[in-house]
Amino acid sequence: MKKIRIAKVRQKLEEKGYDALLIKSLPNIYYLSGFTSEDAWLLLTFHNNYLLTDFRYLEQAAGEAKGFEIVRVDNNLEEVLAKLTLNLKIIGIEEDVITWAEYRKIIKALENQTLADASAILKELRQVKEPAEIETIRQAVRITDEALAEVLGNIRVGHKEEEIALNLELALRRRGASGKSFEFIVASGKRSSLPHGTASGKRLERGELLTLDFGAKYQWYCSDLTRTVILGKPEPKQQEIYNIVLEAQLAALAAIKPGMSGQEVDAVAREIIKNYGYGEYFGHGLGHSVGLEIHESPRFSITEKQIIEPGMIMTVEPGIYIPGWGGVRIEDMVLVTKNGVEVLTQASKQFIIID
Ligand SMILES: [Mn+2]
Repeated sequence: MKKIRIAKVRQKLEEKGYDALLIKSLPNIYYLSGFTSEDAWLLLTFHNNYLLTDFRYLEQAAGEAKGFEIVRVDNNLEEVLAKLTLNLKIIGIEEDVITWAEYRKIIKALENQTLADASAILKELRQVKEPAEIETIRQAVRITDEALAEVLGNIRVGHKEEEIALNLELALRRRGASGKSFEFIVASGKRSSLPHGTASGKRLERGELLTLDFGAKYQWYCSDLTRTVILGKPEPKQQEIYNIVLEAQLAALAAIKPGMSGQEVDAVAREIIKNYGYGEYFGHGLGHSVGLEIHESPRFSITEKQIIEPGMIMTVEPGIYIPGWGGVRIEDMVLVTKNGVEVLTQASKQFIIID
């Protein structure tokens, strides 16, 4: 698999007229080499695959990164890079990943070369998932569904948001997750109007909406799931908002087809929410791609022109957030198929009442 991926990268380099690609993004390094660390660089030329890392990782790199020449770096990145790129002219780098300090080292080392941003290459390559990746993500989604069911069964009025976030993480880890795919959102009552309200010390009260948005890191892949539940009997307005978000979410799921652009998909849900008069309270995109990272491209958003293809894994997550009142979001993960989508998330979307 990695050989095929690397061959595809080289093909892109050739199309763009670049001589090499210097990679710093850890997910990209893992995707191309299998190497898992906190500190490494890949340098792909037309003839060599180099993995640059320091003493701590040498043995691990040799075991994980098959087909790569492991190059030791000891605070001499400039020297090593200069040597490896001696006869090369145009080098692609990842402008959205490297730091200013790293950039300064790179331009010093590559003073005779031209640098160009090449971050689109891996971004595009990773969009359509391979069968094995889809299988792993399926597992990540399955344990996320299970963790939700387990934790929902134990939530009571008086619990703190932070305790719920911790219980979600434990439930995921007990099922094989290595960690969280992002900082969990557990937002109750008025806080549920914060689309990204991470768990706080607030205690749950009767009558409140509670939004849970969380996911696993499982064998390096991410999952993402949101449900909004109600603590006790819903007020008419809570029920109304829930129904609108659900209607928008189901309509989007039914509409997605390969060949649509990200903005066309987004518009399906947005129109429904707008027609009910809540358009201004749905201020984020409808969804995003998920893979080794929690937010990948393409997106479902008002500006996304990219066409949706089979094999992409996306979230569909409309929401309505009313400041000072609260909010509702419902999120599933889907696999884009030839004719539409397969909804991977199995968790119920009935308005769950916790009493
Ligand atoms: Mn999401």
